[in-house]
Amino acid sequence: MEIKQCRFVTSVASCDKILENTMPEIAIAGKSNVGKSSFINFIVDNKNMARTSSTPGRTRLLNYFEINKGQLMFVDLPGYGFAKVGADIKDNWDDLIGGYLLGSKKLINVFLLVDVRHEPTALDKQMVAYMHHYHIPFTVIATKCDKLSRQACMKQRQIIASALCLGNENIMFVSALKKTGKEEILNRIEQLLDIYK
Ligand SMILES: Nc1nc2c(ncn2[C@@H]2O[C@H](COP(=O)(O)OP(=O)(O)O)[C@@H](O)[C@H]2O)c(=O)[nH]1
Ligand SMILES: [Mg+2]
Repeated sequence: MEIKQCRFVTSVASCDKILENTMPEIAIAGKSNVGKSSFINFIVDNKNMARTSSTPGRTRLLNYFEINKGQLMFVDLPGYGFAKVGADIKDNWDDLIGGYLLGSKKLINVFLLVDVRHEPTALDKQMVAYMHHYHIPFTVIATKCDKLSRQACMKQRQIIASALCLGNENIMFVSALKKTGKEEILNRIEQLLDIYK
């Protein structure tokens, strides 16, 4: 799989406005600041595609990115678990994430991003439990792998996998900064699209 083209389509602020797509969707989920927007920019090879921010919690929307003129849609989900937002805003975000996950008719997989340095949080675990409960297929991707040595990454793999009740081989590794792990992600997307066909 090769990504030749990416186009920002639209932002959506409430779940009654989620797009009725004809193409398969892969949602990018994870805590605020885990590197979701950077991941999209890295995978589509355009550093300005999804907005990235060092201020957590800036993305309060579903952002849709169309890949290869209708082959696939990436949906950048709002980050969860940012403690500094007010309770009502937080509820709204969770509604938006939940509303999207259950409301999208074209969702084929969720890419759940976790920071390679940290043990998954209660919210990460909740997210995994939620996807299990609703039979939503997902892929766990550890981000910011440039921050640790290879050996430390392998150690973290064990910690992340066991916290999320997954096998070690189910965790993928990327660094948007060093641009590593892209081939594996593209292969994964290709595999998902093949299953979907
Ligand atoms: N070192 C390093 N920093 C990263 C990487 N990916 C993202 N970041 C940084 O993490 C912060 C949050 O990234 P962003 O993509 O906005 O996260 P989002 O809130 O999940 O969309 C930014 O300061 C990024 O520069 C990475 O692979 N390596
Ligand atoms: Mg973002």
